[in-house]
Amino acid sequence: MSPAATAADAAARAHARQVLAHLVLVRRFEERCAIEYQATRIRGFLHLYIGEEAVAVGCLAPLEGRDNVIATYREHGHALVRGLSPASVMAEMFGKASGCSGGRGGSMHLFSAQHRFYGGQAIVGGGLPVAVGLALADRMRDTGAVTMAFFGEGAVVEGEFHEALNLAALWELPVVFVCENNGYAMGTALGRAHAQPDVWRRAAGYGVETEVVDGMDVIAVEAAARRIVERVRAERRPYLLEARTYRFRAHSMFDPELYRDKAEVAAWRERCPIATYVARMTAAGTLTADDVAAIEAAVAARVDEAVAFAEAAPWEPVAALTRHVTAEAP
Ligand SMILES: Cc1ncc(C[n+]2csc(CCOP(=O)(O)OP(=O)(O)O)c2C)c(N)n1
Repeated sequence: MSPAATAADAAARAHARQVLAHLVLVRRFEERCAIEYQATRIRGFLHLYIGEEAVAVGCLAPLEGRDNVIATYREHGHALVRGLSPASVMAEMFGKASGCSGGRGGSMHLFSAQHRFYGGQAIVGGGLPVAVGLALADRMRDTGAVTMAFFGEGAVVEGEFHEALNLAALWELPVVFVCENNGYAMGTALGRAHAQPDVWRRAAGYGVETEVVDGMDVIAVEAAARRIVERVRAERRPYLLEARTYRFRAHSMFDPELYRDKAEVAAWRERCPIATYVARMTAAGTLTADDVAAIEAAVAARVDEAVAFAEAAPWEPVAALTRHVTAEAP
């Protein structure tokens, strides 16, 4: 092999390890969250992203530090891939003062200005106008940054989606709208709520270009995201990517899942984004069984450390509870 081919091969292997490390981190972190939730160390709501990992991992890959990210309440994976430490995210889940949002937000409100990760939004569609505002600021300041906004297909039948797309198109704002279409908004199947079931078609009314991608295939998602981010950054206008995906778990920890067939869930589980990626990469010789084992071991250690950190972290003192709530005396 020529030196250039050898270097390209090494880069491909390193990239595959990085992608798998992200996929596995998100999966194992959330599996542990479910356990901690059952042990009542995590309270409130908990919405797991298990099954959908390829969307966040693929989409966030081309982003730079100057770019903005905003997501829904199903955002643990996005936060981790964006670079928030598992310890600061787990501490937030535990409601501890060392959490990324000071323990004030919990699972649905992960936030880090340092990482330009603007939530964690509990209100369906609530992140979309914020994304437009972030992109407007970048356009006015001419930063060259891109804003990536993740939302579920449930948001598409809300007014905010249409207002956000309209303004982003009208003002030519650099926003990548990523619809994580998992087919259900809580217990409502897409076909029961959407007159037009193809989300991507909605963007045409605003002159926004779109693409549909298999959200279970991290390679396809990353390739689409790289193309789209490059265009949005260069052309400074919005784009919508519809990623077709599936959540393997319930909507939240309170959902008995009476609205969908077990056979349907089992069929999607066969398309697990991690198992299929490992199979493809090992068949191609890009990853080895040793790589996979090493990544699993490293992730397991990081998740254990995150839980230990969260357990040991302090609670916010009661005396500080009105901070950020009422104005403080000058
Ligand atoms: C404005 C608003 N309406 C209703 C709710 C209650 N709610 C929480 S999650 C959800 C379903 C949203 O589904 P989708 O956008 O497809 O995202 P997914 O949960 O599937 O990731 C609803 C209706 C809410 N949080 N905000």
